[in-house]
Amino acid sequence: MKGRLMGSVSYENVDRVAVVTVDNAPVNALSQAIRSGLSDAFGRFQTDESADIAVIIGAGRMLIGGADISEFGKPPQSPSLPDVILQIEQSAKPVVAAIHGMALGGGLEVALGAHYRIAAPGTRLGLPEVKLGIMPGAGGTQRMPRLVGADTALKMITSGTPVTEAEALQSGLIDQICEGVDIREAAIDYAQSLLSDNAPARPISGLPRATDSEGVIQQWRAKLQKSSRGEVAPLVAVDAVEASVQKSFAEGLKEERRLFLHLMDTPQRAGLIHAFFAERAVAKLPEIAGIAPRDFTRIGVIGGGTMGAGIATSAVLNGLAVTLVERDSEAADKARTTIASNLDAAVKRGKLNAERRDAILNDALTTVTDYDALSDVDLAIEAVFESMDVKKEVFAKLDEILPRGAILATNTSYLDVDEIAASTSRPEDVIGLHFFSPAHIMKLLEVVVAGKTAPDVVSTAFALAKKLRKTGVRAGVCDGFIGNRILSHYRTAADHLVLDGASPYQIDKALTDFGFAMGPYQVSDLAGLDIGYATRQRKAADAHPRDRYPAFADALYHKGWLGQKTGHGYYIYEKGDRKGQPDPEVEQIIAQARKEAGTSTRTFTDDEIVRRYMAAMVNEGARVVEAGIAQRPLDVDVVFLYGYGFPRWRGGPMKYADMRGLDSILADIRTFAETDDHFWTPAPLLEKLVAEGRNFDNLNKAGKE
Ligand code: T1G
Ligand code: NAD
Repeated sequence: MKGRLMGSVSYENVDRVAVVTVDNAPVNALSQAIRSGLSDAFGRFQTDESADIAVIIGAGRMLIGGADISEFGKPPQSPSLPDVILQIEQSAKPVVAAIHGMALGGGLEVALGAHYRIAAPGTRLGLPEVKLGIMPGAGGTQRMPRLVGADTALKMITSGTPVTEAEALQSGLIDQICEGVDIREAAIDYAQSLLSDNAPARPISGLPRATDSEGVIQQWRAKLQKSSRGEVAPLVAVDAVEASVQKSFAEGLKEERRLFLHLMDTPQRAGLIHAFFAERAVAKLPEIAGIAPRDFTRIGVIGGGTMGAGIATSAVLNGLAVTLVERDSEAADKARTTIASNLDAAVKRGKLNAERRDAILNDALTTVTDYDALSDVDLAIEAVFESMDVKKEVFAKLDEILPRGAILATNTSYLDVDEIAASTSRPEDVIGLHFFSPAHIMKLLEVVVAGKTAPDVVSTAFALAKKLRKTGVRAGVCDGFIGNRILSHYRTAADHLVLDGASPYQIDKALTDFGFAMGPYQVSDLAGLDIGYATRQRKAADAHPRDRYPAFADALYHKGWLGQKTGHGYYIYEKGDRKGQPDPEVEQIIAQARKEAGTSTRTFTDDEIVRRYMAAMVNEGARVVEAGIAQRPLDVDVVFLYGYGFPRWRGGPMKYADMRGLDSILADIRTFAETDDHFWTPAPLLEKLVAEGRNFDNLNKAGKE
């Protein structure tokens, strides 16, 4: 935040209306300067005999985006936000909140401190604090239930999801929606009409406690206990709302403060705030600072299988025109059908209307078999079979047909992007764009920068990620880039655990209890055991004699148990069941593989399973950073949060390592090395950081300020 103005609050009298404007671009966060400015403005309003009503409004895009997150973890500076809001609420003269753009967190709490609320069309109102590991801490948990009832309040507070102005009007959260778009004018008119009606100051703290709380609090608590997967803030927020229906306003406010300060101190808060800033930092790369992206409106997609159809869906859904090339007309038709059904699903979810879907299918999507149709595309993304020969053949055609200045991208998972680039006459225009499956849903895009890729091509890749509403993370060229390279390492650690005596079911359970969306064997079943088999085949030639081989996985593959798609993998899937049941036959196959490998088995605690899995992930993460494949540890974190189901509240694997202590991770690796010093060799970067008493966050910050 260094160098940034911390904002100001202005006071202007317009025909007996005091207009108090919060100005702190980009989101009018409630920094210390804003809190103190608001306090001064309301002090002045009380003694200003020429003003009978006040309007609080935000300059620029929104009312207020919340407390200033960059102040978290630092010593609090007065005035506190709860005090400022109390001061506003206690005004004897009425106060109106004029809400446009967004009123989030502390911003909505400021609006709740006002006596009347008017919002512009297109506004979002929410209490997103749980997404940062905290809860509303400036009266939101006490005023919201009094205003809209316990159920609606709990829904907003525990989900963190904002509501529209129409929903807010319906629940009673706001009093009016303004007709035009000029919120300032509308709010002044509204204030004046309140004055002519002699409308009084109307503090929410004076309203009776919510009357719909009977049973509702318990229902929410029970629901969240099931769904929270280790996340603490939503449940603590329920306690705060409970206080609002059991205690006086003043006592409730005290309880809210106590719970809020407790959450501020948790590692989950630290993990989630790290995630917030990390996902914004990934696009800030010195190599593209100030470099304009190339224009792109027409995209080519080559191959319309699992990935190509998903990539094309994402592009057309986000306003790009797509020409998709397949091998034959049957495959082209199949791709069109897949995309149409993806769009139908979007219509069902309310993300798209039927006319728009039809317009996309008629006008924005072209499916062909002739590469000549790519002669006017700005950017082509190849998603054909994972074979260097096939890719080179496709890139030769793209090189021949695409206009000069167009970008040639590959969605390869593992192949060498430098080699693909070198096979063309324009390596500077070649880049890897590694999407994740399903490509129209998953938010991660690894931007794989090859040796000769031009900076404006990198810049365009990040612009494309933004256009597709995805998070782009820069990766360098290596086998598997950031995510799959690290995955392959910790996946091996999991297979070693199985060989040494743990069951895949215990491993999956230990890791989902840790917070992962799925365990490694559930992931295998979802992706298909043929994928892992192909990877093992591909890597067989480079295997080291001391590598341990998961023969049980090959055995399942040879039985045709490929996972969910065949109804049987590590788990058995009844028709329509995606969860799967453990299979004793799989355990027998594993026992046989252990016997053949001559391994002696033992039991593992869930804690040791997690420690081994995480140590492998962090160790390889450190190597990836050291090799410059990831620019910073935070890039690794974002890849895992967005592409691999890593629990967001732990901040990512590298943040997790920092919070546990790098010395503790290194000590684990050294202990595991006592029985296997081939797999468990500490990454030199990890050893160096421990020796220097530094951590990954120090590397994130290096070069800044
Ligand atoms: N504090 C400080 N900086 C913030 C900020 C905040 N609340 N919100 C955004 N920024 C920075 C952000 O880091 C980025 O900086 C720039 O503003 C633009 O943001 C007492 C405790 C409002 C929906 O959780 O969700 O109130 O990268 O790129 O896409 O109960 O920002 O340019 O240097 O995200 O247009 C509750 C967090 C706080 C909202 C706008 N509020 N912000 O999205 O822009 S807790 C939130 C957002 C609280 C009280 C409590 C989004 C946005 P830089 P951006 P955007
Ligand atoms: P897929 O087999 O589902 O689809 C490949 C498609 O390419 C097929 O429809 C095929 O007909 C078509 N094709 C083959 N040669 C062609 C050619 N010369 N011209 C036009 N079309 C051709 O494979 P997929 O899973 O979609 O994978 C495609 C690429 O994406 C691979 O490089 C893969 O490694 C990568 N990838 C896959 C995933 C995943 O989870 N499946 C994730 C990320 C990246």
